[in-house]
Amino acid sequence: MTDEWPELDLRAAYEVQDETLRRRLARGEHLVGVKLGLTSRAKQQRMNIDSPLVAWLTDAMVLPAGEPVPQARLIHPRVEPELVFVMRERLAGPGITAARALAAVERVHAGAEVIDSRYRDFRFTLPDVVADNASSAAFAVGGRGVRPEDLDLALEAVLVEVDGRVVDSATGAAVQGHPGEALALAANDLARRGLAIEAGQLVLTGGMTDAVAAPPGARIAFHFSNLGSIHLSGG
Ligand code: OOG
Ligand code: MG
Repeated sequence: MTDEWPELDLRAAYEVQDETLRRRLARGEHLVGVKLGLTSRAKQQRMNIDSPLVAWLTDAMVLPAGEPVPQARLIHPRVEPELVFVMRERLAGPGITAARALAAVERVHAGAEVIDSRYRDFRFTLPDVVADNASSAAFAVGGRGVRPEDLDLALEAVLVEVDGRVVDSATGAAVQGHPGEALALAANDLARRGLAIEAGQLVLTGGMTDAVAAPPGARIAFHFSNLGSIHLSGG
């Protein structure tokens, strides 16, 4: 978009993002939460953008356990491991700290996000990707949730396995030093638009590692140290 409209700044890009959410809601989708993107160095370096962003998640993006990556409605999907919070309380910035943010969490789960960019080769500027709702396509949430105080989230590890080979790994500390920092960041960022994270919503805290391609036939697994494994088939 910024090739055609160089004046598209971040504020306008979030207006585009909010308008696409309004259209999704108007056709019957329901808002289920918020995601952060570009919260880890691995993601920032790959995308060549050094600033985190937020975007919307709806029920149409939920990928039930065991369902393959929905290739038919996607362009060039990639998948990435994430830590997911389920909120017990509303969290409204500004001034939210990681400790405050974590106190509002009900459970933390293993997660997998399927990203799919409208831009060729996932090449975009920050306003471009914000306007594209941060490449959100689908996401899966693992079944075994734990209370955040029962886990050291900075140390929670993940192994990324593609076709039986471990290709990457990270811990929760990759995400803004601690996923609780990412959650606080989301609340504070939304507050600048007069918005908040609501009780019951999900928050995807951002890819811990670089994403991996998910072509038809691929078998991908994210093995977390305490939160269980998520298996994804490329279909
Ligand atoms: C942008 C979306 C980033 C994450 O977890 O960092 C994202 C992209 O990489 O296409 O979802
Ligand atoms: Mg993501």
